[in-house]
Amino acid sequence: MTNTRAQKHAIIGMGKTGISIAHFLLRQGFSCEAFDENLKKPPEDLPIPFHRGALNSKELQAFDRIWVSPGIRWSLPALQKTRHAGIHMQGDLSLFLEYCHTPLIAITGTNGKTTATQIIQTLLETLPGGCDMGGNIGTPVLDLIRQDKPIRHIVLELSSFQLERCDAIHPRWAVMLNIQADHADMHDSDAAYLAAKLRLFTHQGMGDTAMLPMDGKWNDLSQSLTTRGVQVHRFGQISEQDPAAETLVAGILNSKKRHILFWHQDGQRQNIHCQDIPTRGLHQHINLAVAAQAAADFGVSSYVIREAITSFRGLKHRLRLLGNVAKHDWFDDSKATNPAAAKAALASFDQSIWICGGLRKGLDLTVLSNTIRAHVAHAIVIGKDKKAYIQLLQSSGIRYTVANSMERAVLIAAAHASQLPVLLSPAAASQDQFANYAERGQAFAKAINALEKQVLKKQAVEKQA
Ligand code: UMA
Repeated sequence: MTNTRAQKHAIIGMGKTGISIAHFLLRQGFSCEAFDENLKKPPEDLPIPFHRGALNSKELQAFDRIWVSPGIRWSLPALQKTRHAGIHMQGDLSLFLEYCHTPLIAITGTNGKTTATQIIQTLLETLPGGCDMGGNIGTPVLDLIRQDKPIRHIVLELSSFQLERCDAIHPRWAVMLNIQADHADMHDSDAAYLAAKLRLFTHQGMGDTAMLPMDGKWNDLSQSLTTRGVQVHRFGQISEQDPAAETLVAGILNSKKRHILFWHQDGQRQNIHCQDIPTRGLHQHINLAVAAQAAADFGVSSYVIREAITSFRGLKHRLRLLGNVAKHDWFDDSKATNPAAAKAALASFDQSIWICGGLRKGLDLTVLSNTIRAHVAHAIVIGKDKKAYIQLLQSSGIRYTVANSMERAVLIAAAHASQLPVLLSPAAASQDQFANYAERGQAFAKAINALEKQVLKKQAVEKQA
């Protein structure tokens, strides 16, 4: 028998995930060493050897098990070479699965994962035994392994990066919310991105549930999962009159006059009028319908689900109304880090003033052309990859202004002659100017606060005069 205690572990990338892996391995009595290409010293003064600089396969091949953080490109030559040499290399999710025996609810997709995960956790938390959540949402999965109080349910938000470095994921309940272009800078192709996401379903079988979008491109997967005994549900947005509406388990029903969010429970269709839901945007309502179905499948009462959906205002930085200042409503959708997310947000307004730009991540922006022609009155471009956004706006015939800071972008929007809503939905990553999308959203809110102060000051002066 192998003496696993004697195995040498390496951790690559010492951000949140790396730190969590190190603490976990040390708690379990394993020795480990840390690698990071950028940090100058080990974070949190972890008492483990620390290697800084470019990764080197020869050095890595001295280890038995290597754990790679999600933000490090899986196809890096040094990692590939090490894998080809037969060294065991995975992500923290695989290590988590070796120790976790709780049924898992897993959410993947390009957009809407965090909202769905958060709502499902909130709803399942009302059941005896509670519910934890982790993964891409921010809590590394190994932090969920608790000896003191075993938890009844765990809901995981899983990114393509986390799935591509995990061979063993087997969720009891799994959903693919959608697939849109994203992370072209990290995956070798769109096909590789999709393949990573599909790993979620590889080990599902009898007794498991898979939720898939209604579009035909998922039919083959649906068929093969059904053959393996998986209960497959489909969800989406459909006309009330369409006979296919009967085949959907959850989603949005459209009629000329109204939209209805629905899911199935207690042998009946449960309905909520979308106008009674404080969260904005049909794309967000679909995710809420999926979350409602998950909660229903795990036994949360329809009353509790209804209360949650009709009171949930949406998560920060996801199409959140920040207020009315200088005669404009200001919406923070900083989380829209890819064109598909921005497209959905723009389509939820008749017309808006659009703040866009940042790091394009190699994504094709032309998918936005028709939407911006229909819904954008004026655009303000921020961030590093300005050229690509300007090109999109020029070719779509949209007037635009370039702003060198968020403060400037807000002032330009405020000065627009209309009273149209202003939407920060960048269709770009934020790391050119900010630590992350949350910091970008905070900078937007701060600039709006400063604007409000100016407006109030001006009003006070005018009153005195
Ligand atoms: N590093 C290298 N070489 C590289 C890249 C990074 O050495 O080529 C080092 C950096 O110097 C840094 C560390 O790796 O010290 C960072 O590791 P990481 O990027 O994996 O970041 P973590 O802090 O571990 O956060 C990760 C997820 N980050 C990414 O997937 C990029 C977090 O998702 C997740 O919340 C966290 O694990 C806990 O599970 C963030 C994210 O942006 C929110 N996710 C993407 C998204 O939502 O679009 C997928």
